Amino acid sequence: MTAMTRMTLDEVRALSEMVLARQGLAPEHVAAVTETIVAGERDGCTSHGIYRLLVCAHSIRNGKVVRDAIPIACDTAPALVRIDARGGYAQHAFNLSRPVLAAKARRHGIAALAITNCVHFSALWPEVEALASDGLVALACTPSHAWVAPAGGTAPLFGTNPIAFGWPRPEGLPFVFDLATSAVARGEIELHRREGRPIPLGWGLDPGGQPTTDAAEALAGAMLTFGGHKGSALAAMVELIAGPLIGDLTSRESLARDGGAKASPIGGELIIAIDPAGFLGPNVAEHLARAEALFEGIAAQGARLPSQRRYEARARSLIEGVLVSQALLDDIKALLG
Ligand code: NDP
Ligand code: PYC
Repeated sequence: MTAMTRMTLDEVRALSEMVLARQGLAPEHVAAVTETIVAGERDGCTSHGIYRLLVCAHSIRNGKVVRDAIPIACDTAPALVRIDARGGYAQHAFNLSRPVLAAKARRHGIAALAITNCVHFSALWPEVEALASDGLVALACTPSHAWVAPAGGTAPLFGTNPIAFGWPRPEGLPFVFDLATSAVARGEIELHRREGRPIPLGWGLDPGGQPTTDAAEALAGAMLTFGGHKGSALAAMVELIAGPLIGDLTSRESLARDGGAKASPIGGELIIAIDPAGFLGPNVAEHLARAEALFEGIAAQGARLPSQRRYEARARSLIEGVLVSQALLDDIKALLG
């Protein structure tokens, strides 16, 4: 059995800050990246929690991250904002441009933010949850590296290309989903490989194009989309709208730019924010209340809302802290040596 260690969230935060600072990352990036890593661990999203410190250190040490990048925002149109992350992590660029995106969405009813030229390794729910907490409907997506075969194919072409959605609720936390368009996030397969666990059939193909339950083989071969041709179409959409549409890389181009370094993907992210008042005027509350009936209908069948597990994990972690694999912790602490 994997040995586990309990950590408080403050300890997770301190470890992340120390590791990232030791890699020479500028303080504003350390803070922004740490927030998403702590949020991942806190919410039981371990594929995007402190495991990512290993990935960050590897990407930085391979010269794939501009450690002190100062993003530059450009007001391209009344309802658009583009921020050039200048080779740094996406998180700091998002934090800088979030108020502008929200203000433009309120002014025009809808607005879009393109983060370009960024290094992207994080989950997207922190961003859509933040916007939905501000009363906006939010949609975010980003390509990654070409790891996923299109439905009917066997060779990697798409990224794991997540799509995240946030919806504001009158009471409590927003309705949020955040899903890779691959059967599972690559980080989850990497964690299976680290722990020597088999993966379910349907997650990947070996390098010969055959279904496999071996995590290392799937990582070397091709991952599969979720829902066959439907996930494949959504993955293609993400490539297009968060790639060429915003003048940035597709997953295949990102992997080519990586040049075998196995660092985090580089490219862009598209975030769309909609102010419900744009369509509804003074009737927002009435219609958001109708949306609540939909959520009640889901729960009434004994089904759960996406993010319910995450929010429950959050509530637990805030009290009890989190359990972290000792082997993973040892590898992370070795980065401080
Ligand atoms: P999952 O398949 O675990 O979950 C996807 C979504 O479905 C979540 O919102 C989850 O909510 C919800 N969900 C899961 N099970 C149920 C259920 N039984 N009933 C209702 N809802 C359910 O996540 P993925 O492996 O697809 O992705 C994990 C993370 O990886 C994402 O946060 C994504 O952003 C990130 N990622 C980032 C990439 C990048 O390039 N930056 C690339 C790929 C992935 P809950 O969390 O509450 O379980
Ligand atoms: O888990 O698929 C993934 C992933 C790619 C980039 C960041 N996370």
